[in-house]
Amino acid sequence: MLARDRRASMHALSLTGRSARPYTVYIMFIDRANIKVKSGDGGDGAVQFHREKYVAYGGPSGGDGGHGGSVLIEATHDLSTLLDFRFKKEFEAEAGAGGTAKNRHGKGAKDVIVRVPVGTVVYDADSGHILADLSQEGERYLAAPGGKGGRGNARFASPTNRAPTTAERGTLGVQFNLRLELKLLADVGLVGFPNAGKSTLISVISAAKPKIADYPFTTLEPQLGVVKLGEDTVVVADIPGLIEGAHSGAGLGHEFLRHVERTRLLLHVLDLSGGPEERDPLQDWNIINSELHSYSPELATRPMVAVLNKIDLPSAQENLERTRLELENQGFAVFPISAATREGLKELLNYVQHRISQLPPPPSFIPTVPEAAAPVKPFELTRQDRVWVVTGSRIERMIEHLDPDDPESLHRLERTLSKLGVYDALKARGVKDGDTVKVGSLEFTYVE
Ligand SMILES: Nc1nc2c(ncn2[C@@H]2O[C@H](COP(=O)(O)OP(=O)(O)OP(=O)(O)O)[C@@H](O)[C@H]2O)c(=O)[nH]1
Ligand SMILES: [Mg+2]
Repeated sequence: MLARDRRASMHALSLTGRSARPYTVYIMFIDRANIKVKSGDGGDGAVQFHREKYVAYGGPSGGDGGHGGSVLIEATHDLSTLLDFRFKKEFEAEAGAGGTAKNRHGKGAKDVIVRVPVGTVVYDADSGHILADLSQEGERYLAAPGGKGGRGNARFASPTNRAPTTAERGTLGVQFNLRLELKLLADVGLVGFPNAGKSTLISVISAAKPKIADYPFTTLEPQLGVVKLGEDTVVVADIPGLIEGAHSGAGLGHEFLRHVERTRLLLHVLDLSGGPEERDPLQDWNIINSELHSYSPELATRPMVAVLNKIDLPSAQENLERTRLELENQGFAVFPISAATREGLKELLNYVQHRISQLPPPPSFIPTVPEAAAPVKPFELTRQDRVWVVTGSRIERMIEHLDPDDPESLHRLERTLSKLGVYDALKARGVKDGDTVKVGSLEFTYVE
């Protein structure tokens, strides 16, 4: 049975050459995961007064709240799949501690670091936007920034107000649903029909030891191999075979093409013998190219080399000239090889080495989240009958910090609204005594 869920069974993923010694690890290759991240709230600022013997008026001494913990995502070569996220999907940082007396600041909470394999692209699961492409060891993305600590009353002392009873609340943490997608990093990708000899090829040019067999879909998981070419090393990715209709789920589907999306060069491996079904290699060529196009028109334009495999077989010899001529006419570099006898490999590898050195690095995934809009008016005023709604990021931030039960905080808000021109705008638009004014989550009655 060749169902797609077989991909979740146990298979070997060999990574060779990434570290000093080649190694093979037996793991489940999981390349997609959904997680939830939540940062901690900031601690509240304290309202405290200093009390000392013989000091008539102690000063305000409430300390600031500590910052909430953030959630960061960090790329590491120590991991090679997103398997861990099958078991743990929620990552939450703690809140900052509140400020206390004697000007003591609340303790900030620790950040939570979520480790992912290098090559992981982070998406917003709700909007589908790309948020980050973590393609370097140690690269980090701040997925959920921690809330800020509120200021304690000690910070509000001024010559006109020596005993402020106001303090800020910490701002709240934030929560996001993220989708993680691992897109392996390789220079060269092998694509082609099942049985074309892709795994055989990677096994003879690198230390990778993939499973090879004369039935289709032997390869179920992508596999990387490192090819040493003089001073250079080239990372090659072997993926499962494609068949006609892969884009609509035929065979193993086409999702694993994401692992060749970052390559500079594709080696399109053809079984030149046509196999026992005596298929036409040129027809195979067109089918695979059309499947690549269905997956991504951009991937279909990636530089491609025609690798005509199995020339040790008589039927391949028969097809050689016709196929070579046609593909050369189409502008492709063509290399007849036998992965079995190693004939033609040297010429192919020399060409790959030369070509790679001329090609730009693998494309990275640019965040698609729209940049923050240009600075806008400090507030907007909208009206519905006798209800006025004031919106604006500065005002809303202030409300978030505000303790609505504290009259002094409310006075501060009033002063800010006046300074920003909110009252002038209300008057200009005809506000009347008794109208309701909504500011963020607060609501009050307007009195001249
Ligand atoms: N005669 C001959 N047989 C080959 C050659 N290369 C591969 N084979 C055979 O072709 C069959 C398929 O080889 P694989 O390397 O597993 O093919 P694949 O493209 O990786 O196939 P999937 O993993 O199923 O996509 C195996 O029986 C290989 O021994 C070759 O150059 N000559
Ligand atoms: Mg294979």
